[in-house]
Amino acid sequence: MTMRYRAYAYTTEADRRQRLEDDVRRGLTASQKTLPSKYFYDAIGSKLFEEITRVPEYYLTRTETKLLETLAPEVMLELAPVDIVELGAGSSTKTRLLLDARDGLRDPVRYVTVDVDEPTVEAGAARLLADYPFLDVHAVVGDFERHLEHVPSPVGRRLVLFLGSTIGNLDPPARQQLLAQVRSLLRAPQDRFLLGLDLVKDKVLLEAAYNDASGVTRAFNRNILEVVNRGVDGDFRPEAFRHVAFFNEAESRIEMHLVPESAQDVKLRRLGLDIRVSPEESIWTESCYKFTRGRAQAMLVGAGLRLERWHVDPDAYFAVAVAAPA
Ligand code: AVJ
Repeated sequence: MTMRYRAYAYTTEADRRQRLEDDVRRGLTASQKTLPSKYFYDAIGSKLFEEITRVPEYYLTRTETKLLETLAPEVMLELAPVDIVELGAGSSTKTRLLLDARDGLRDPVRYVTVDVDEPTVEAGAARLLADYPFLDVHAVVGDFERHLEHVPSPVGRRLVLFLGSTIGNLDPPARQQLLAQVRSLLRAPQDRFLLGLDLVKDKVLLEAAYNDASGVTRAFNRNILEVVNRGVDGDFRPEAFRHVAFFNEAESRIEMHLVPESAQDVKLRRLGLDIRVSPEESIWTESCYKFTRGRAQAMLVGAGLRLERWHVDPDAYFAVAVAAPA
């Protein structure tokens, strides 16, 4: 690739393997079994997630994309960022909507992408560089919860992007910690943060989005057991697990679980561990928190940020918040 692409890796294969082993051991020996949702995204899981974004029940991606299309001219021309930092960007498809709106402006822009999956980052970067000659790409290959300190100092007015309701995967302490780090990435009063949030709505609509009729979300959920099998030499039978997803109203989150049809012994050979799973006891694989404007505002304030604008689609399904340093 060209000189306009630089990648810095902050995790090694060995480090990632060790973390997976530790996470699986901790998660599957706890009284409520859990697996961290970041492990959904191997090559197959990433493909399945892309398929989810196209099922009719899953309104999130579609709605956010429309919002961003509408917002892009305002965001890009008013804020005129020359330093864009994106967390968990993957292939950077939504970033393009923003860059397209920079039409006319041809000042150099540096795009810093933070994502764990190097092949995805590299492929996304190659497409961006081909289409946007004014762009430089700096890839921080790492975990946005651990490696934000490696984001380089801004080269000018900065815009930080955290889209797709990815923040919804973090429980309240983890998201406060992340937002505090985002706050420290904003150095100048005119720097801004763009945050995509899924909103609290009718439970029927929420639950349908995570229980699509075509069964893609079920396949996505079960795939985490394939990732575990590969990672720790386990013998889970994913097809023997039911996909369960429901809205926990008190906690304002969708919970996804895997529930075995019958009791089973599972060997996790690399961990030297045998576990027993049973229908009375689920494996909790994901939380997807849903927000209200008030909640979002409070969480931003808690991190030293101020909610400047709140953009919502006509159905009030999804929000894109613009936040500034408080
Ligand atoms: C990647 C966190 C946005 O919460 O909707 C989709 C992941 N899980 N279907 C979400 C997901 C099941 C998704 N996020």
